[in-house]
Amino acid sequence: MKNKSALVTGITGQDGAYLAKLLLDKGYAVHGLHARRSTDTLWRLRELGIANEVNLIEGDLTDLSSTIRSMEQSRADEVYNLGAQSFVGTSWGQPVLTANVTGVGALNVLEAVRIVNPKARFYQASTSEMFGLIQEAMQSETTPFYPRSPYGVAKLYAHWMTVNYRESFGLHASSGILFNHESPLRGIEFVTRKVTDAVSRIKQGQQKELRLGNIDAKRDWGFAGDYVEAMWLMLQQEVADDYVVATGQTTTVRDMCRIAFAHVGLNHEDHVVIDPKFYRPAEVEVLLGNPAKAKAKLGWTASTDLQTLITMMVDADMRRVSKE
Ligand code: NAP
Ligand code: G4F
Repeated sequence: MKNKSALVTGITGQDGAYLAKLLLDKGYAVHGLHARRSTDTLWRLRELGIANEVNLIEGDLTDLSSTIRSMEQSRADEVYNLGAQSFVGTSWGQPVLTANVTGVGALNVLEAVRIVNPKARFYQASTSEMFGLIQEAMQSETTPFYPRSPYGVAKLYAHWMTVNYRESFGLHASSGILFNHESPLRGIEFVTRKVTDAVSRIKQGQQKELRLGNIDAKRDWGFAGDYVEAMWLMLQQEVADDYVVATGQTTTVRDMCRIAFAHVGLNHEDHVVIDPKFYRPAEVEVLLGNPAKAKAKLGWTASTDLQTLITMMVDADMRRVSKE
């Protein structure tokens, strides 16, 4: 039997790298839509030792001919749309770019699937940011959405287009409504990695303070390595559907800092400085997911708690900083 083929947009990102590794380990031929940049973006694939095992197809999510060509070249049975302008903070400064990449980009991939191979299964990287100003204490697949950033609004458009293509054209199109997930491969602009990098630099005498915004915000943080498994499981189901993927625990940024600093014997209160520059025009104060459906239907549960996740990230950054 022929090996399955997968196309991953956003393959150079945190989730793209972990998902590519998971798919390669399962015997898939893995293709990635790769946006041209003037700097090196393959470091995550190299860290996982798979940079030479994936086939990169040059193209951009905002360009329909790119997504059609990547579908044709990859002959994909499964398509994972992970590409996005994914940093919430940037989305106020670049709302139109965010709408084009994160919103219309998903439509370009759906169109490519519909035109080239409507039998291919499609995964959309939806997000808990769509819940924004939360309408229920614990958010599930039936909780009403109320996005609070141009990023959240763009993701909601992509989410509903996924539902619409499923209902209009019968595509096997699923959305994973994933809550925050982190790892040593997380981008440095996101708060967990910003903290674990700073903790390592402070411990090794390269930095004195860490400037942060709203440390009372609460997030439901899990490990990206666990979450890509849920993406794959969604596309193995007979019927396409939408799923919340979360740990069911929420923690303040302040307590996450406490864990990170304590791991190297430091007190966060001696180093964290609040800087209004990092406050957002509209904040998502708290997110807490209910993963009951993913557990019941996919047999998926998060296997990494926050303490384990943050200490894993600090250890990785301590090694990186000491090698610099
Ligand atoms: P990430 O690390 O920021 O990766 C984003 C990827 O998108 C990168 O590979 C990036 O390529 C690519 N990309 C950006 N603009 C593009 C364009 N115009 N054309 C083609 N590719 C483009 O994000 P992540 O954390 O892995 O998240 C993966 C997906 O899940 C994203 O859609 C994100 O919005 C969503 N999500 C993430 C979380 C989370 O907590 N991590 C939670 C819910 C949903 P370059 O490397 O070249 O920039
Ligand atoms: O780490 P963050 O930037 O992640 P955020 O905004 O929750 O978004 C991430 O998770 C979403 C899923 O819910 C994804 F869809 C999205 O793509 C991304 O991966 O910020 C987390 C919290 C926020 O409340 C923010 O205001 O941390 C607060 N925070 C406080 N100080 C900070 C900082 N965030 C950042 N990035 N930098 C700070 O200095």
